[in-house]
Amino acid sequence: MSDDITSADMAEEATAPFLSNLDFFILSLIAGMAVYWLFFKNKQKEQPVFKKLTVSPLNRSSSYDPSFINKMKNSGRNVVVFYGSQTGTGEEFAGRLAKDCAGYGMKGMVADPEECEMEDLSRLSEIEKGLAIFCMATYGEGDPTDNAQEFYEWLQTGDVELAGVKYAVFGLGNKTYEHYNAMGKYVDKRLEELGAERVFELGMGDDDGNIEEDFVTWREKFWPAVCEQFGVEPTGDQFNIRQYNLTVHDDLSQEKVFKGEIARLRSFENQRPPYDAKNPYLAPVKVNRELHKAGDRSCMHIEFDISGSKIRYEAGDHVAIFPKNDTAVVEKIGKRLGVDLDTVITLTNVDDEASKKHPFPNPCSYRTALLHYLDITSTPRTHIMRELAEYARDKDKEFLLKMCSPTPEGKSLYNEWIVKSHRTILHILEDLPTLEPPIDHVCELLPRLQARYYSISSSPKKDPTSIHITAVLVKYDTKTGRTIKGVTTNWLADMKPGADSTHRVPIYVRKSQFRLPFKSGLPVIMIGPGTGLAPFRGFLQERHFLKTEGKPVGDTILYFGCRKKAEDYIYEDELRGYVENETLTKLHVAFSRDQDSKVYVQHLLSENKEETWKLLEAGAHLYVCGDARNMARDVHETLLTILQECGQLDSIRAADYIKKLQNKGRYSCDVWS
Ligand SMILES: Cc1cc2nc3c(=O)[nH]c(=O)nc-3n(C[C@H](O)[C@H](O)[C@H](O)COP(=O)(O)OP(=O)(O)OC[C@H]3O[C@@H](n4cnc5c(N)ncnc54)[C@H](O)[C@@H]3O)c2cc1C
Ligand SMILES: NC(=O)c1ccc[n+]([C@@H]2O[C@H](COP(=O)([O-])OP(=O)(O)OC[C@H]3O[C@@H](n4cnc5c(N)ncnc54)[C@H](OP(=O)(O)O)[C@@H]3O)[C@@H](O)[C@H]2O)c1
Ligand SMILES: Cc1cc2nc3c(=O)[nH]c(=O)nc-3n(C[C@H](O)[C@H](O)[C@H](O)COP(=O)(O)O)c2cc1C
Ligand SMILES: *[C@@H]1O[C@H](CO)[C@@H](O)[C@H](O)[C@H]1NC(C)=O
Ligand SMILES: *[C@@H]1O[C@H](CO)[C@@H](O)[C@H](O)[C@H]1NC(C)=O
Ligand SMILES: *[C@@H]1O[C@H](CO)[C@@H](O)[C@H](O)[C@H]1NC(C)=O
Ligand SMILES: *[C@@H]1O[C@H](CO)[C@@H](O)[C@H](O)[C@H]1NC(C)=O
Ligand SMILES: CC(=O)N[C@H]1CO[C@H](CO)[C@@H](O)[C@@H]1O
Repeated sequence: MSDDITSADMAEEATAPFLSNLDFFILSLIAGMAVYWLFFKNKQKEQPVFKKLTVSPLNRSSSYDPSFINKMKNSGRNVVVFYGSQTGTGEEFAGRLAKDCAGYGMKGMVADPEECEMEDLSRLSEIEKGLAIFCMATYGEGDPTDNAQEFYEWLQTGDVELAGVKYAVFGLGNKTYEHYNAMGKYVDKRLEELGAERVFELGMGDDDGNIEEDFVTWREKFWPAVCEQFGVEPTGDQFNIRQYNLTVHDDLSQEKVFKGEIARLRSFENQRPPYDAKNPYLAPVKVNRELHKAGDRSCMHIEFDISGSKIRYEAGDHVAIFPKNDTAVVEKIGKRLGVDLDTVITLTNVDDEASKKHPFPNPCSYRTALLHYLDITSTPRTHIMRELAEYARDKDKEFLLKMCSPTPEGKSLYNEWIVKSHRTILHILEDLPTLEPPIDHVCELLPRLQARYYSISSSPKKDPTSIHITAVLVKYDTKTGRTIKGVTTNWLADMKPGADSTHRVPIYVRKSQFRLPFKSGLPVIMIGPGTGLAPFRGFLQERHFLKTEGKPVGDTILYFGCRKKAEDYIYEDELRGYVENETLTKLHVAFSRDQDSKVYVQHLLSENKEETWKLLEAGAHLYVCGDARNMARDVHETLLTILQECGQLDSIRAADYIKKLQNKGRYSCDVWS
């Protein structure tokens, strides 16, 4: 059974004790966990899903020249590797390809399309053995990353002539998304249409499988193809070319040392709007409370104070949070590598022409680098393992080399020992005693620590001075008997309300397309189990506000799901309150583990199929939020079935109906995993 409440019921039952009349679905279950995210199905074309971030211009050196061709000519390079990357994987692959060049007597450089005059691509043929490689990730509904947005627009409109330009594309994507690798495919196809010459077939990486393996496999075949077409040969020397050189500072004034700032030195002491990805706001925590009533999981309701920050947001937006790593883990790494973590260093790119002078804000101490800038808790990719192998001896070295070899044995060893066992850099150091890498090389190799996104669970209409989030604590045990603590959620868990500056969180708001209908009189159907409820709490606050303003507000229907009524029914009182004051027309709650068989939101949706169909025909907007891997897909399937059953549509027409809803912005998803 389920909690199925309508405001009409509430009126009838006004005198009866509320709970007695409720039915519960009862069931049992085990949850898989994975994490993922979102594609906004309804995309209004004028605003790309990934709003271009207002990133302050880099402090460009006097030699700055947006013509990458001039740069290549001046520094004797023939290969340029562009990346379209949001979270760094594409950028990392680009760096590795550029590094590879040295092994074939070529000279490569990495370039950010956002910082280049891409029109210059047509001049690549002026360079002897000139080659352009593109590592392009896909986001949203087959959209480019922020930094590839302009390039993408240019490709679409450009009537450029690219004859004689040689290129290859590696796409980065995730099969769980509908528009799998759309950017990679588009760039590959479009460059050919513009007359460029493909030197090797499109590669596609699937983050849902093993993107590292996809990349390595592609690269292994890519280079021989380059050798053949460019008449070059492997030179054999390539290993361990350091990209950055180390400077140790003995007596640098503390004023000049970064302490966790994302871009501008002392930006945390000296905060200045506007706040964005390069300049986050240090938000005080106003509230941090537990939402689960019982059980061994934890879900936090956190409120950030943004009064005085000039930050604006809308219900449905995301807030990005820059986390800090676990101090205990950092200390352990320092101890294991035998270094003084207070040492202040600078890592400088040995390539003067590189757009990235430092791998992270420098100068800073090793401690700051490990706490704020480097991802020390994910599983290192094989190229890191390959470079680390040089610092191991005997059996450990053999083991590492084997793991990085492109053989089936190597791949499966990597998969077992690293991926499936979730071994982080610290675990690898602990388990391989002869491994003694210099810490500065480790710092060079590790990827950057990324901001995490959270669906904002409040509306500025209710309170413009605070941003709420609803976050589940990530904590799990691995095969090696270790406990993994999610970086951001465990850091947030310790945040106490108050003015203390150690309890402030660097945040910025990222606009989304997840919006209530402009006409408030239209009905809305919201489907959000678990933390998927987050943005709908904001929507409810918004609809409630509009109602009190006397605006017409259409039917508002919510499908929520959780494991057990007595444990993880988050915001229960608020939701009941909204039913009582008729902000919520209907509330359907699926308790998956309160009975023997699973009851999920889509089952309740199915039970109410006639109503759902009627509302859709009446112009309802439909929203899905939460787990991308299973839930969003299952809900999608259920919708198709409902359309077929109630709308008498065949499967093709039903799919078409959904496409139309998406195109009109009436079916939006905010999903992750
Ligand atoms: C657009 C968007 C909106 C989001 N909104 C929300 C929201 O409203 N609320 C919310 O709670 N989260 C939300 N997330 C997820 C959130 O961004 C973080 O990913 C999540 O909180 C974990 O961050 P962390 O730093 O604590 O964990 P991390 O240190 O990043 O660790 C998470 C890693 O652990 C792995 N993992 C997790 N559980 C297990 C397990 N049981 N076994 C093995 N591996 C596991 C995951 O694969 C993942 O790689 C959203 C994500 C996106 C992209
Ligand atoms: N990797 C995965 O497969 C996976 C799945 C869910 C959530 N997650 C992640 O785990 C974290 C915690 O999530 P959460 O607290 O929001 O969710 P949660 O509490 O784990 O789940 C909320 C409800 O959704 C149910 N559910 C599970 N599979 C479903 C499906 N296919 N369709 C509809 N409902 C389904 C759950 O039931 P039961 O648990 O009883 O089945 C539970 O009742 C989040 O980061 C989330 O993204 C990962
Ligand atoms: C929010 C989000 C949306 C995504 N959308 C798509 C998509 O539509 N199609 C796809 O193939 N991959 C999609 N992906 C997967 C990414 O392209 C993939 O993880 C890639 O490796 C990211 O590369 P980057 O780290 O260089 O940004 C998405 C990932 C996220 C987090
Ligand atoms: C930019 O660089 C110049 C010279 O290196 C320096 O004097 C100036 O302070 C820098 N500006 C910013 C905003 O960092
Ligand atoms: C790709 O999808 C899988 C499964 O949904 C998920 O575990 C993985 O984290 C995703 N990768 C990224 C970078 O989002
Ligand atoms: C580091 O590299 C830069 C750029 O090549 C160079 O100018 C500098 O002298 C190098 N520093 C050291 C200590 O080698
Ligand atoms: C309606 O219910 C919500 C949620 O419980 C509550 O915040 C709000 O104050 C209520 N409004 C009125 C007018 O009772
Ligand atoms: C994510 C995490 O575990 N963060 C830790 C950071 O360091 C402080 C101080 O040691 C710990 O209390 C946190 O748990």
